[in-house]
Amino acid sequence: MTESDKQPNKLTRRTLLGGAATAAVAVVQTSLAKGATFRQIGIPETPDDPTRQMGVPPGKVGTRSKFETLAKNPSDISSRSPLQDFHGIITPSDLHFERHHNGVPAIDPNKYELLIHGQVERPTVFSLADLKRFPSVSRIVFLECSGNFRTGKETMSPQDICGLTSQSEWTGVLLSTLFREVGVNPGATIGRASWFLAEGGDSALMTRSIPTRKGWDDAIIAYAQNGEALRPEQGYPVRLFLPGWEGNTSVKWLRRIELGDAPWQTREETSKYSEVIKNGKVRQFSFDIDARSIITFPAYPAQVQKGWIEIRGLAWSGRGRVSRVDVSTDAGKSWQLAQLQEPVLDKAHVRFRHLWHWNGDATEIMSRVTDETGYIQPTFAQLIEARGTDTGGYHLNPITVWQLKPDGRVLNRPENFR
Ligand SMILES: Nc1nc2c(c(=O)[nH]1)N[C@H]1C(S)=C(S)[C@@H](COP(=O)(O)O)O[C@H]1N2
Ligand SMILES: [Mo]
Repeated sequence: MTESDKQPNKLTRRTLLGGAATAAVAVVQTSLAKGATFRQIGIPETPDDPTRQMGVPPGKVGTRSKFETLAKNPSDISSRSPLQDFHGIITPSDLHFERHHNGVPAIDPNKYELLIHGQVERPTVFSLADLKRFPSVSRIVFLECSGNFRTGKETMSPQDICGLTSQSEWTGVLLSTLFREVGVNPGATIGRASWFLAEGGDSALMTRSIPTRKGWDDAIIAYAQNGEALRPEQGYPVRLFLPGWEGNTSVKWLRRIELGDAPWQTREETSKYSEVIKNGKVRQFSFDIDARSIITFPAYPAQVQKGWIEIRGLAWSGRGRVSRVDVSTDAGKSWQLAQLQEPVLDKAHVRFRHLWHWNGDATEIMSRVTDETGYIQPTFAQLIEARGTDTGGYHLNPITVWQLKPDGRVLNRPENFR
């Protein structure tokens, strides 16, 4: 007995070939509507010859091919995007990285409220519908956690090394629009309304102090991602989105903004998200994400053959546009300019490519980005030198070095490029 014979809504290949196609579609649709999977209604998932069997009808939502196994790799507190499996510059929404300080809350959008108060003329509560009535903006921009760096062993993929970055098209209302609505004194960089507090509605009640100038500049109160409502993991129904700034400041499940004249010194900006620099000092607010690039192919766990290889990767900067990416295929002795795929957007992941002929000898390959401010991605050694410590921390964006072995294996170089 085959798997399909055991199923109640039996639909065999013979039925379909026997001219009962219309009836068959009806059976399939009814069964699917009742929640059956294709396997349960008896269609072999992968026939030997797909031209000899009617395909499945359209569905309410699309599916990913069962042959595509790309996935995030969750721990208790975060999950990382499989950068090595992506093409182009958009992260599929269900593969956007996640970082939660106390899990994903369930929020009823009909009860959702955003309070803006403090040093404003007109303290106001906005519903989700209120927010959607304002003029909207959409912007393709990356998000990156400032804790986005791991190394230590050879068998690490781009996802393992720096998968806490993703890119979506975000839609919402500019925070500056809401500032005008509630009457925030424009242009204050010190004193009244020069800072605001953003508070999340999760059980971590995550809060960050943000200079108000970022609100006037390009902050978005986002309610959509890649054309649909935010995913719960990304802050449904509303998050703050600060283009180019460390991910932690883009407060999810945003419920309150308070204008004030000084930072609030919250946990997330004192004991966390600050980093040691030279001479035992600690830098408290490091908002900008420094420019970074990584070769995502060839990269662990891929195995390659000698001959032509299109080296591919991602590059980005929180300070503006990527102006160039250089690639080295001889362990850093020489560098070649990589091609950048248009569009090269502001504060966005950019795809780079470099065609290379590998003769099969052991070597090391790496990429190095320069952004429009002239900032050049550092080596690991340069970062350690600048910080005066190698104890890790936040905002680590070193050049990632891949070792190519003669048998085609590609391995992380744990000590990175010195
Ligand atoms: N309310 C709230 N906002 C939050 C967090 C959180 O735990 N709670 N995590 C922050 C951190 S550390 C990061 S890196 C980003 C992650 O956003 P994502 O999960 O959509 O990728 O959200 C930030 N906003
Ligand atoms: Mo983060």
